[in-house]
Amino acid sequence: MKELHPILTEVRGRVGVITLNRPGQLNALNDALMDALGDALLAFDRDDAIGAIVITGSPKAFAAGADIAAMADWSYMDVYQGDFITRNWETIRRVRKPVIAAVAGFAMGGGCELALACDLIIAGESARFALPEIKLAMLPGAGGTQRLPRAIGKAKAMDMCLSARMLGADEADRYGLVSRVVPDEQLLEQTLALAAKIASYSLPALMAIKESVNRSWESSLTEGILYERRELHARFASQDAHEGMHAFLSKRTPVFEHR
Ligand code: CO8
Repeated sequence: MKELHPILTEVRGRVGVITLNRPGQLNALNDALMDALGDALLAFDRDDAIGAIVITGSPKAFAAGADIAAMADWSYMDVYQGDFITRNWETIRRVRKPVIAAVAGFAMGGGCELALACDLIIAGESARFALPEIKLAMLPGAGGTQRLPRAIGKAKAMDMCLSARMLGADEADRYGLVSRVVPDEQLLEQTLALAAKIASYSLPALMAIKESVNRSWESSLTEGILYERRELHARFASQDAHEGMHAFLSKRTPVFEHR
């Protein structure tokens, strides 16, 4: 059977949309998909016409995890020499524009970790999140053991990692794993509206906010506050910030130079 292209890309206004496209495998993440995803993310990140990026899947699955069929017979040397995980997953961290995951259906294992690597998660009511690697005698190895506790706290994260417990959309919302839950049929529309709104703001300011919030995961409060202050001071070197403040005072819509 002919392999489908593992991702689809399109541009909607100032939003770059990436759709995972391995429906027969519930968008299981293999190297071809992750390479294509990395290339698409970096291409949108470089494109001045794009202000925000959306990653989505199908109504049944955002992604059901790493491709178990591909991995089942790999040896330690295969993954070590092939730079499994690092090669593909570090790319996501290089993206400086806001990235939103629009999740319907299963987000499991690496699929849940991919959503966690995005800046925001919008969930359809059917979204299901789990890190079931323990059932395979594996572990969530694409950031799951690190990002999940930071996102929802150790107690809930341990439960999910050790017992493979699956969270529904409402529970994920309550625990702070997702930003919003919307009806499935409005998932893409509402995510695109949010992405378009974000993309209408000044891009350097968005990038500074993303970097500052991410810094809060990785540094002490004092270091994070200092970093944030530097970013704030840098805003005063930006024409967009002056435009934003003067537009407010003149009661008009700002026209940002860098969008
Ligand atoms: N890998 C490969 N194929 C898969 C995967 C997967 N992760 N998930 C589903 N499929 C395939 C099934 O084999 C099946 O194929 P076929 O029709 O040829 O038999 C097809 O997709 C449909 O799946 P199901 O028939 O199982 O559909 P159900 O609706 O009955 O069940 C589930 C859906 C519950 C999602 C079920 O498919 C399931 O449990 N999938 C596996 C989930 C899982 O264990 N994920 C973790 C994988 S390990 C991992 O992610 C490691 C992360 C660290 C590295 C990340 C790097 C990318």
